[in-house]
Amino acid sequence: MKNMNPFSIVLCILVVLCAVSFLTADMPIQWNQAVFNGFGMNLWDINCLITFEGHLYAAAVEVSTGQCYIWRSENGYDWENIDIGSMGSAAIKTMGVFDGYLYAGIGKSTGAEIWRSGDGLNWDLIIDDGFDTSNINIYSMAELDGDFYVGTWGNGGGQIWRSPDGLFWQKVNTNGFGNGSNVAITALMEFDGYLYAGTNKWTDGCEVWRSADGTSWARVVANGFGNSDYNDSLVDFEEFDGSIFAAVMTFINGFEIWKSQDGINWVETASPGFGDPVNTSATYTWCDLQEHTGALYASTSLSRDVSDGGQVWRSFDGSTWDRISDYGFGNSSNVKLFRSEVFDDYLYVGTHNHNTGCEIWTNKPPVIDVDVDIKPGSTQNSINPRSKGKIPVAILTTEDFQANTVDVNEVRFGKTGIEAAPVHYALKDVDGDGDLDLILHFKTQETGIQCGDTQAFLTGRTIDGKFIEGSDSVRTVGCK
Ligand SMILES: [Ca+2]
Ligand SMILES: [Ca+2]
Ligand SMILES: [Ca+2]
Ligand SMILES: [Ca+2]
Repeated sequence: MKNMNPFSIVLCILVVLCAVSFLTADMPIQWNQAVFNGFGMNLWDINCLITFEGHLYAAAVEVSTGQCYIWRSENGYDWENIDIGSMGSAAIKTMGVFDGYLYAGIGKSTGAEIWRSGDGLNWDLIIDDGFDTSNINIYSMAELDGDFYVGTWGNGGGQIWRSPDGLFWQKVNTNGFGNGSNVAITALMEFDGYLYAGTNKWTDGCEVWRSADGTSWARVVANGFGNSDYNDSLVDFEEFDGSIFAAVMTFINGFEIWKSQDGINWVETASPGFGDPVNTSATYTWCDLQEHTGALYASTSLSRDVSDGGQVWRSFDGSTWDRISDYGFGNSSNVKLFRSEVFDDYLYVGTHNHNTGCEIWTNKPPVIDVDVDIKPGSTQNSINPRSKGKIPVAILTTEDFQANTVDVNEVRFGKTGIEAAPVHYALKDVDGDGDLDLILHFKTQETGIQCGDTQAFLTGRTIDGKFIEGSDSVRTVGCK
């Protein structure tokens, strides 16, 4: 520093600060489409998006039949349709996770239903008559102190029910907190020792109630945060940076986002609709909030009387917001960005699209399925799990994939695909079709492959950051 004058030191610091802010606050998000065209069905909305036991689940309704479907994915890109039987006869409105089970709340005019599953595949009907038949939908689910709570849409006012085990249930509020206009408990979340309940109230604006024990409730917000004419419904809570955030669906002028550190004193955190004319010109709007890697994300939903689509916005401090997606991810029919969820460290956003079907977008780089050949030249792929040797594994170059784009430092191979790193690799035409494939060698003892395994998996990244996945059959020998 001996030749630097104070001015150049300041300049230096400024350059560093700019570089840091460029790398964090201004870093653009690369959005990738993970689900296309309503999963190939006539599905318009992603109603629910939730993480459970290593899968991302999405629930959506078929437009013409009203039949509901659940799809799930292990990697965000490859999706399987789960056979949910008669649970699919009506729309799944909300899903929640409690004590090892995935729960689904289903709207029915004869009384809402609650189903649950321990594995995501097999579902049991837990509640079949809405607790009482006045409850025609389940809108919200949350946990407080080891108990599970659900909020209903009830004729005569929304109800909150509590269960220690998902089987025994008890009502813990008066209908609509004593006012039948609080027709639904539209959001529930634990924050700082209290369970917060947000309502849909048609007459004079949404309310927020809270309880430390789930039994005695106190109102902390009345009259739609002061906008009693237009703030009908509290649609989402989220915790971020030591505060509870509440998203409010509004009629005219754009959704509102309010926050509170103590649950009692609330401040509005942004201009309604983020001041964006696309949002403020819609008849009604709301947004879904989601915390993700130190930032708060808001995915906006608009009525269909607008010329453009919903957007994702991001805030690092809870008050300054930047739009970080194109309108409707570049498609004006993605008018509602209905649900957002974090799965495996990436953010996913599900859309409503009334032209080509719902979509899911993510900041996770795309996943490419690659052709893997264990022991090139052998179709048996015999592996002795006790061998002290190495297993050769090839990633083949195909019409769609160049094996020389693989980042060999990121490749793993074994029982599940995360075990062994290669100890040697080379580019070589292993299948004799004239193009160069990537051959990698892995120590058998590091692969985790055990007697009786019939498949082994490879994962990795390309040099430009995309994910690769592939598998091949194996036959274990020397096991007797
Ligand atoms: Ca949310
Ligand atoms: Ca082979
Ligand atoms: Ca080839
Ligand atoms: Ca080749």
